[in-house]
Amino acid sequence: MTFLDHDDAVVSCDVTSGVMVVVIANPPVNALSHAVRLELIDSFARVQSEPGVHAVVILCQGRTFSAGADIREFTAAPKSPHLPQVVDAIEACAVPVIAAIHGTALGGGLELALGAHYRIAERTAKMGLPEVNLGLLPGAGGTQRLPRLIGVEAAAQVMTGGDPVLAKDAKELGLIDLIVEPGRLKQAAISFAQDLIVTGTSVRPTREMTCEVLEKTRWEVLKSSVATRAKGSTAPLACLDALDAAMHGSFEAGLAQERALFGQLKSSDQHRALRYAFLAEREVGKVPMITGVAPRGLDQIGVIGGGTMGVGIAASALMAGLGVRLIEVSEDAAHRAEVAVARVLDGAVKRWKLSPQQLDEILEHRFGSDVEYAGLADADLVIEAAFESMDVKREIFSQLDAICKPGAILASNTSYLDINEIARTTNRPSDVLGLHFFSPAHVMRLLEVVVGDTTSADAVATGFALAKRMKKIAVRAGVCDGFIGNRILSHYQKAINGAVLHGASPYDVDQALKRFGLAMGPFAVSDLAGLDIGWANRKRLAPARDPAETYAAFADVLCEMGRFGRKTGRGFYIYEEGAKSGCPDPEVEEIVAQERARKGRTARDMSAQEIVDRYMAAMANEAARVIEEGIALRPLDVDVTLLNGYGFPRWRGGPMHFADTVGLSKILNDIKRFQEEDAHLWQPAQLLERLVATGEGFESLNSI
Ligand code: 3H9
Repeated sequence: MTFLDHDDAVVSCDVTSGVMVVVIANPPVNALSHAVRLELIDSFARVQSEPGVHAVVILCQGRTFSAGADIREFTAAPKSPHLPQVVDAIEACAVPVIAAIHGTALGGGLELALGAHYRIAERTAKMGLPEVNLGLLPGAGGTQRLPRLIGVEAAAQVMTGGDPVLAKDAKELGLIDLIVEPGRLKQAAISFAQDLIVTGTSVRPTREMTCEVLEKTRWEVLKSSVATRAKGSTAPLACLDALDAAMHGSFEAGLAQERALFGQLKSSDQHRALRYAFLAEREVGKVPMITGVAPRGLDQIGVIGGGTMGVGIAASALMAGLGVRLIEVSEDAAHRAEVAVARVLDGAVKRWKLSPQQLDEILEHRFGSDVEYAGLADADLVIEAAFESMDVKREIFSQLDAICKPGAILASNTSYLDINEIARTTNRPSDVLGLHFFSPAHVMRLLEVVVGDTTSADAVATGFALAKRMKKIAVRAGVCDGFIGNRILSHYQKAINGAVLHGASPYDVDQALKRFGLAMGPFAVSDLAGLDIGWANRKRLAPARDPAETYAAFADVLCEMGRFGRKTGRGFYIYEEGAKSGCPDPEVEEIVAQERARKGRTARDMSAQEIVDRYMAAMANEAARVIEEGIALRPLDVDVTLLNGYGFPRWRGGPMHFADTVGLSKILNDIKRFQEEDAHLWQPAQLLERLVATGEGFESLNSI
């Protein structure tokens, strides 16, 4: 017997041998939209009226179980039935309900499964409560049901970390009852249901289970570790408040507390920012130039250079299933690079990202190094990750052009240099583009796909396809010095150097910006990257520097002293052997004081707020120019870049979203205020002035 009331039904029911199979079909990820909620309520109402139904199985159609509440509905007023009502209706069902999970069961999707009385999952399935990543907590009973099933500490880890757990771990935790082989889920769920019917096993509502009460000291330890990891984000701490309610009150009281906390979080700036970041990361791949354009085939890639970048790129490509040939200048260097790649892959095995068998297969069949370019003749794509010098790039690209097969894409991992000039050194300028990875390339998710004047659409589409395969986020960037990210970085670096010349110490700057939410302060980041890198870049740009610019030379002085940062034990900070972070150094403050004296500046007090205002105003202003010039397609492309490549706090949404939140007129007023001290640095971007005049935000430019 099949129930399917209308053609566009998103839930269907089918009864065979006493088991009703309820199937949710709402592609692409079975989000629990209003229509799904309505039809689920309807389906469970039917169970009561169907005397022949003795058990229910919930399945989802397509590539995954449900990804939870429909994020796109969050901006509208919530419509009844709400998800908690649906979950309650499932749990209240008079006959046993089994949730059958494949793919991922996330957020409200997992909460739906927690409302079922039994859960089975495919071996490859994952499940989690990632609401914290959206600035929320699980709001459909998850905060109350999960600790009853798996204990408070495990529930806290799942809810506050946001990472999904694998089926095998879920089984050990007591979250699921049975693991089945992929492809057998429906059949296994029906047999499971029939066993329950035959054995007369009854319903098992999670709400009736007792919640463990954690002993005070363990609770305090848990709270302090969550607070440390939260780094300014409020949702993880709200999860603990809900767990506290689960431990110390009735199920209903806990649900009421969960609802109250969910409501507060849902109206917070942090939720708006995180939701925006989630959607922006999906929107950024929608690039008009490549809409409907098929990427070229990718199987074999070449990597030129076995330094940190080349090694990371090679490892990342190998983990994505590609064959890689790495080219170095000598046998020795090639061997060192091979060892370094193997070390990265070994780390992936230790972190369960790769199996030992896969590692063997990679090293035996898919990876090799060479000192000759001839080995790249059949590469589909070559990524040059050699020294940052136009002469070096020219030499490499003309060799590649001569050796690589027609149709092979030639990419440069340059961080700053002109892709158009590189393309001109070849006879295939339409096959040349920039693929700017971030270090370490096997960890960082950002990839700037730099499109030159002559780059063809299918070469660009291939760059995006490569990023997807490597599980990276690609952002389309135009050609200019530093593309999107490094161009904006150079500008805000000048602004914070200016703050130092005015009286803040580098340590004040780092502290203020860490408190704002950055993972690391910018001076500590420079130390980590190596001060010599910025120094080389400043020397490259020196001939074109405007004499009117106030040039802060203290970083150059440090480099002249051989203080290149972490790698030499000294930079802006001093690094003791084995220490995780550096200590401030009075000698640096002295160097800064001398620089101020040379410029005739008297140090003044600068508040942490002013440091943040300068940093944000510089960032938003330069980003406005980057958008105006078409280097970034939209403000969201800038946000995704800064969030994924530069440690900008995710819960602030990105610099453009943050600028909209504080108001563009405040940003413009700040720029005008700082202009009084440095008219060269602080020139308002035309786009910013225009948006302020029309009362619009950067958001208005996000739809193209
Ligand atoms: C929640 O559940 C709250 C409850 O506790 C309480 C409520 C009262 N809704 O990522 P992809 C779209 S909060 C709507 O590219 P993948 C996505 O935008 C929710 N749409 O694929 C994209 O659309 P488009 C908690 C969603 O295979 C398309 O699906 N759940 C949702 O790389 C494909 O997505 C989460 O936080 C959604 N929930 O990854 C899970 N999810 O093609 C969030 C996705 O138009 N989702 N879309 O750009 C994910 O983590 C990943 O999307 C997933 C698939 C792993 C599912």
